[in-house]
Amino acid sequence: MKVALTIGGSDPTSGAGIQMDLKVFHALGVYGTSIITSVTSQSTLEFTSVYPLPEKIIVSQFETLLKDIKPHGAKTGMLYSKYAVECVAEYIKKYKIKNFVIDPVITSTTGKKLLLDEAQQILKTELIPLSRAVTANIPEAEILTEIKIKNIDDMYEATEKLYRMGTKLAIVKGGHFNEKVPDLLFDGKEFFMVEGEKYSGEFHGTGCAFSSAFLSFLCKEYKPYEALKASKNFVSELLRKALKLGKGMKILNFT
Ligand code: PXL
Repeated sequence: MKVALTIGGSDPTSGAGIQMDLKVFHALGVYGTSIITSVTSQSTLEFTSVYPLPEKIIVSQFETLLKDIKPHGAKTGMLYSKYAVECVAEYIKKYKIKNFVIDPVITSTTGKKLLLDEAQQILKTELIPLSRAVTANIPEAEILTEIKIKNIDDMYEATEKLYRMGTKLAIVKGGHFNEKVPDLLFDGKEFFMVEGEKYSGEFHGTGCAFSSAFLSFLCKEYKPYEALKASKNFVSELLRKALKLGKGMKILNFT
């Protein structure tokens, strides 16, 4: 069985963060392990606090887990601190994890900071060059590439610039962008685009679900474009069945 590791924050709603990632791995037949970087307090209505775990606790999780179970791939979500980013870089290198996917989580849907400013630069310079893929949404791609994305040409330019930052597969997801929600992939040679259906409403955890699905398909040795299409279809299905469990944002649903 393939094993995928998620490194990120806890979300009590289970709609995003490591809880969501583990559900996606399970649904796609991959065994999920997890390392927690921070504990958040949130509901579908509000995001009230972030507690970053101390560095030694993050290191201890890596040390203990990876000595025993080496994953076929890993992904990051909410890292929050600079030391969490540095720690991930160290262990990805130490264990030579090739299928390493970065979901560059910077702010929550509700606007809460999920990556400190001081951690952003090191994510760009130290972590992105170690990655097989970066899966950025439009606001994240704008921050990372410093390109304002107003049209499809800007999206191409930003995807290529993201690739030049050192990843092997740059993905910019157009969910925040236009009606056809185009997702764009650049592998250094070719661009691939997949379009999808736009679902109305405010959703929680779409980025987490997409990046976990993409990692699962890479672990299962799908070609990048096939993994992109499969991930897009998988997330569309979760969106189609989304539930209004609380009073706020809808939560993606697997059943
Ligand atoms: O969707 C990004 C994300 C990742 N991880 C955690 C989150 C969120 C968004 O709210 O809370 C823990």
